[in-house]
Amino acid sequence: MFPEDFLWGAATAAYQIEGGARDGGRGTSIWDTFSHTPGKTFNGDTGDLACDHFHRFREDVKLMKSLGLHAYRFSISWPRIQPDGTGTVNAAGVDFYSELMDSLLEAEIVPVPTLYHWDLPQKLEDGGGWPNRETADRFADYADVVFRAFGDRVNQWITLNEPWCVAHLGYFSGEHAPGRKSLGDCLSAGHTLLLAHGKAVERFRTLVPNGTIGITDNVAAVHPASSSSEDFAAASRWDAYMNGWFLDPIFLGDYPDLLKSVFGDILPTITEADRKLITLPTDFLGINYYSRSIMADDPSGDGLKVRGVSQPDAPVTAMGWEIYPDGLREILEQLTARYAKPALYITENGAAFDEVADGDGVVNDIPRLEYLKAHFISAGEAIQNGVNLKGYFVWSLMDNFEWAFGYDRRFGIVHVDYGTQIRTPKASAKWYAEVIASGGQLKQRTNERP
Ligand code: IFM
Repeated sequence: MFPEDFLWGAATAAYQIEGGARDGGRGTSIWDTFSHTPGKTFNGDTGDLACDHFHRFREDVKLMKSLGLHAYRFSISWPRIQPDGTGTVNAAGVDFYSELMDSLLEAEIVPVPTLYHWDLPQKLEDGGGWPNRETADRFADYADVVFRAFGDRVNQWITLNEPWCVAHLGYFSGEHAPGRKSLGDCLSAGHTLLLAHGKAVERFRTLVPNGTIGITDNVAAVHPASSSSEDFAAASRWDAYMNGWFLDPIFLGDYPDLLKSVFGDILPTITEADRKLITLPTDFLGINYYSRSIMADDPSGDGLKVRGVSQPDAPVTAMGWEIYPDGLREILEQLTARYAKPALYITENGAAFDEVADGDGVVNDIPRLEYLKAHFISAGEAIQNGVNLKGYFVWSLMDNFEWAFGYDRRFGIVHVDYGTQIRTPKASAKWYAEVIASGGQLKQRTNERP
């Protein structure tokens, strides 16, 4: 079902696992500020310690090796490299990632770094944050530093993780850092993120001429809540916002018409100069898929005038997200058709469940194993239907700081005891290791504890 050279991996992000928030000269990010603001995260949880990966990365690389991972997707913390987001480079931060990458290479695990997974240096937010176009230039300079430092060893790069979440959750709904609530800021942030991506790709081509680079976008299969034409139109508007807002400009050179008509002048215009940067060719597209969206028309609502609807009795994860594996094949096929068959990676897919470890930290997480298996099958079907899918990164390698949900939601295939920092592979990790070792064979599940 999967090609021989298929890349099987797992993913994490800097603020979610590193900890060491004040170690090694790291600066303050918007997530430090946000999580330390009362009421912003579950239980007041912060990423100060998280999984202490900053100090335990060698042990974590051994863990990855023991699972047989081919590749590891992680993110680089901008404020570890440039504490204020500009100028001075923090040598200790560069050393940390250098040692991490060397350990991975030594273990024959392909490092796949993401330049930005949500931890904007606070100083840049103080200067206007992502809605300020100049942040794209700061990002290009940061990317330049990183490519010069690591481009000799690392070939596969991702510019941004989930720009939709950065803009929508960070600047419109305010659920994520920096917690602003303005549609104008949100749409401007989106525009700057597109420019930042393009500028990073531009630097990359000069500095890492033999490398590959792409962006990671969160996407969903979007379905109408009923067969009414109003709900169909609502689903199209949401699809344009959810799936087209970033990918249409990158692959087709402009925002979707539906977004232009809904947002009017508040949506920035992509000028010819912007377009040249934003559409610079990339080598692959990373997608993060978790669930589908069922949308109904909502004439009394604002903006997009849509409302999400849940399917009664549908199975859901601890996030309340419907488990809908078919949507993965569907969206892979949709992107393949719309953007002329790009090379694709699933850069995140996984699930949080309410689960309890026994006294030895063992978690028999059959629901996660089943979730992954069903999604692997769906991805395999997409390949059979002609999708150019090249790899799959499970979210997440280990339990970690789930943003506004703090440590309450566990996505890991490896259990982390936050008191002792002991890592224990769950049943899903052991099963995943077998899948990788067998070249992608999906064995029947077992209810027995492995
Ligand atoms: O934990 C996040 C990750 O940082 C980005 N994608 C979704 C995951 C689960 O919510």
